[in-house]
Amino acid sequence: MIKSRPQTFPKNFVWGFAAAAPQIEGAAFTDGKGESIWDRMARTPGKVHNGDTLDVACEHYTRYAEDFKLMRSLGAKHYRLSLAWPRIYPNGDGAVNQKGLDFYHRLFDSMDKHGLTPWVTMFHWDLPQSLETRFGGWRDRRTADAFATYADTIVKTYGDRVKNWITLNEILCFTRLGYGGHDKAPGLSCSEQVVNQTYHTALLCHGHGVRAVREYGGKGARVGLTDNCSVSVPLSETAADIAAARAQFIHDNARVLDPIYTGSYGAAYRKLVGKHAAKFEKRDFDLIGLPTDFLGLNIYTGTFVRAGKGGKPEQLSFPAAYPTADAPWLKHVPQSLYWGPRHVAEIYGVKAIHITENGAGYNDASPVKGEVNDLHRLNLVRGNLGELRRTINDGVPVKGFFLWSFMDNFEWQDGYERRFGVVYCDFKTQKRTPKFSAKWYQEVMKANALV
Ligand code: GBH
Repeated sequence: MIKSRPQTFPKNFVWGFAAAAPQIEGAAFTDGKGESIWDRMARTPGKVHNGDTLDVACEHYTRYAEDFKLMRSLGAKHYRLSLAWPRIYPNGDGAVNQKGLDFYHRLFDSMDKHGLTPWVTMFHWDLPQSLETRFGGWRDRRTADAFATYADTIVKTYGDRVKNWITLNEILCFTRLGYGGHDKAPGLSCSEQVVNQTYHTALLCHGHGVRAVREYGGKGARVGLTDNCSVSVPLSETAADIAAARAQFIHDNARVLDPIYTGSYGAAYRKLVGKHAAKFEKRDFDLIGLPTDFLGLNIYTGTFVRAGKGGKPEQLSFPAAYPTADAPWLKHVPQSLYWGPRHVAEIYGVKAIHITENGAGYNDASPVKGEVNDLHRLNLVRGNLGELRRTINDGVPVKGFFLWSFMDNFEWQDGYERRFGVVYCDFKTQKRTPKFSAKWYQEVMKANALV
């Protein structure tokens, strides 16, 4: 008889689900919530698939208690959520909306009741439209002043019950992809210099988030950034390809990780941006470089790199037949869960890493006899977790994993068609149905092992 050895994760490994306010809450204009740049974008013809809006989403605003009950019944103890800035400051700055603050009090009460520990993202892309209209949003540092006040308010308000804070989610996605001619809100095409300026404003906000947690977070509060670094994977795990992948990683991530961990715009940044560098004040880096407690990484995919001529990193393109999710950018690269964490540990000396998102986007079919067979998602995440376990076993300090996402939700420019949930959401009836992947993930969390 052959007995399989349990493929366990470390003791106290943090398992959970991740989601974000604008993608699930709905109630986009309820109880005084202000308009966000995504509310505006969704109303701009041709910008979001099928003309879908965030107005209703998963109705989590009223259904949170049943959602937490299901989450807990699946065995999760941790939940990464975001707060909607325009719910709390409808104009981004100025008057605070008490009803918005009250909503998250109810939400945290309910999480507490269901034994769920919150991991709170301060900002997950829903910039108050008013800041965009008045100041040019991320192009202007007055947005960072507004964020500083918002961060102070939420940390003061919830600091006694929230101990895990994430400042920003994926700087790339609301800077370059919003202002550099891509498909995220506010959907603008600005110059490369302006794009770099939007990154700089974001870095300032990250710094203010860290500062707010240090000032008002109370005992045991921890804070970090969630970044979606580009992950370079060595084609072969040979010394030459590994060195090439590492050089590529340093280059690709010089706009965000380098300044945060070195406290300046250094050689890698200057090489990457050339004459289009952001304008900044020297004291900005007192904030940007503030030490953090962990780094959140959202890793879904990676790119293969080999050592070219003279060891020069050479990025390989994906052939048409390469396995890919329905989300066309989501190439199946399980090794990205090995190399992403290892690169940040080796290059920047990061001591605690959480995978704050990983999952799979497919256009799943609706339930059949109460079941949703998503073996495609299950198998992709399982492969990823195998590589995550390998990196931990090699000594990389990964402390947690949050699956994106608990339930299907508003997938930004792809609307409701693209599903990332392990729980199926019927957007007409709001019925939730756990998919095969949810039941499998339940067993993983229970066993603290790959099953
Ligand atoms: C995350 O974004 C988000 O945090 C989450 O809200 C979202 O629902 C989830 O993942 C699933 O998408 O550079 O234009 O060629 C990850 C989204 C996808 C953004 C890949 C950057 C690269 C496309 N990322 N995308 S591009």
